[in-house]
Amino acid sequence: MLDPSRQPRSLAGVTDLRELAEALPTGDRRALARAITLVESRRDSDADAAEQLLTALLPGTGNSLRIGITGAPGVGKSTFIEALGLQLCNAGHKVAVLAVDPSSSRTGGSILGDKTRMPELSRHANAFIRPSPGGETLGGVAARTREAMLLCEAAGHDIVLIETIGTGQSEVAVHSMVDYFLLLLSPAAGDELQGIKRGVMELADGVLVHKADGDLAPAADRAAQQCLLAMRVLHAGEGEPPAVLLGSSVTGKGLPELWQTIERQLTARRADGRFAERRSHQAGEWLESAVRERLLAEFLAEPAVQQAMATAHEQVARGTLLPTAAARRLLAMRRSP
Ligand SMILES: Nc1nc2c(ncn2[C@@H]2O[C@H](COP(=O)(O)OP(=O)(O)OP(=O)(O)O)[C@@H](O)[C@H]2O)c(=O)[nH]1
Ligand SMILES: [Mg+2]
Repeated sequence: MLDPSRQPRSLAGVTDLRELAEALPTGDRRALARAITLVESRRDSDADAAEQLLTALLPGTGNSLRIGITGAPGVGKSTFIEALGLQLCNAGHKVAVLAVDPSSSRTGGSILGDKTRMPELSRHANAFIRPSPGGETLGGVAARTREAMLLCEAAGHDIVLIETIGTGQSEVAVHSMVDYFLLLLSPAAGDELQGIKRGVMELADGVLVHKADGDLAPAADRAAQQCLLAMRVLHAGEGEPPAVLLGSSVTGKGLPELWQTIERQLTARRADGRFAERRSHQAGEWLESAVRERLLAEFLAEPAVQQAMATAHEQVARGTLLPTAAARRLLAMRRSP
């Protein structure tokens, strides 16, 4: 169990692990924020504490609907999360909002930006909004978002919304941690459908053609029809294609229907076992990526390896050594250091 003598440094003087593990499931938001700070920390001493904390809280996790939301920059993801989040919070749900994007890939100030684009939701008693951990590689951010998601669940959040921008890699990362992956398209998507990466369309469990309001409504209608056709082609022979709906976060139109559709689909998947199967598969993927990351980090931390790596880089750059041959030589150092 938790060892209070191994108090993590980033929490020094504030609380200890046991207090944190007790406070978090009561819905104490400060405890949740602190716990996420701990799992986001990259200090070795904190990694140990984070693992202990997560292990202690593990029985209270897994009880949320995990929804991933993606779409091109400016399609309205944050505005949509504010609108849907409020709808869900007002219906009695406890909603957590997380983001998976290394801040480097965004224009600066995403933290402030997202909070100010979710002004009401960020003040709602049932909501918890946590911006993306900054300044890291995607792999690290994704791993920490998974852990933050478990902490939110342990704190009683029954819906977790994870926002990501439409860059292939982060979409795959989010898809691998959610129960439902929602793609937002702009009304202009009808003309641009060719340009939308096929991979993203394939990952989507559902599509919302967003900003279906005012002057944009007719274009949104057309985009939805074209998207529906594209989905039918893409998922031919697989039964029901993913739902394509219209909605607006400004008027609120379509959002209740969207949530009903998501719930209906997830209920059906729970009944036929696909829900649990997807979660187990994701846990397996997480395990494998954790092994990969750790192996690589430990290997690259060896001074002898670092030296050999630098030499290999030079040779590979000069074209005197084949990269695969260099990799084989480097990896051989593992067995005979
Ligand atoms: N007409 C209309 N405009 C909207 C709607 N939702 C968002 N917008 C506008 O679209 C713009 C972008 O909204 P955001 O919510 O910041 O979009 P985002 O996808 O989160 O953007 P990034 O985080 O930068 O990728 C803002 O000017 C919003 O006011 C909508 O439903 N209808
Ligand atoms: Mg946003």
